[in-house]
Amino acid sequence: MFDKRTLKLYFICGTQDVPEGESIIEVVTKALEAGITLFQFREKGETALTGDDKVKLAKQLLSLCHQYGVAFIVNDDVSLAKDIDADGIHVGQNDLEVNKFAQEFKNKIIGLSVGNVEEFQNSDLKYVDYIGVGPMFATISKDDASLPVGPEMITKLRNYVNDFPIVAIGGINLDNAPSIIHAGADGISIISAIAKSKNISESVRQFLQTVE
Ligand code: TZP
Ligand code: MG
Repeated sequence: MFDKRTLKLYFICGTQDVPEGESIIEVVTKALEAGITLFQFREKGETALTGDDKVKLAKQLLSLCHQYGVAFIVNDDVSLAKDIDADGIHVGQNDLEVNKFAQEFKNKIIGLSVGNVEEFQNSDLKYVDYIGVGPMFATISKDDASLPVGPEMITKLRNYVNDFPIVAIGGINLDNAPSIIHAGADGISIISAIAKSKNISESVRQFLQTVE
């Protein structure tokens, strides 16, 4: 059974998110050491690793996450998630439909992005463990991000889903994180405010204080 408490501080990262000269292994290690509760490997864009390089890094990060007792989720890439026996998969509205792969992800975590009420109404959540709602605010980490929907969208969707697990995403930082939790999210998912932080341990510790 999926434990929604693991959504509290959900760190998402790919090689494209790490500052030049730094290693993703180091960044993720620091975040794990400081107490992130879930991790997603999201390799995107022109510089994204592919093929064997992507598989190799995914395996390294999976084993690193497990050393810290943190589940490892793969973004989009259903076959990678299967091949390396990841703990779960996260897909967007334009990715492979959840019902098409759910049978192969029994006892795994399945996350689905939902941007607004219409997308929610068109989504079948039968096999979905949590929804990722956003972007909350403007973001530098997703080229094709739609317009920000703000924490109000969390409150709105909360009325439809009751206690179904919701994690917020997009432009979340230490200043605006409290408003997200206040709006009714179970947790926050973050790329740049952790990956690009000058002091990852301190940022993670402060985010944890906000969500606990
Ligand atoms: N989906 C919606 S916004 C976003 C994704 C993957 C990027 C979030 O990154 P950041 O740096 O925390 O705004
Ligand atoms: Mg996607």
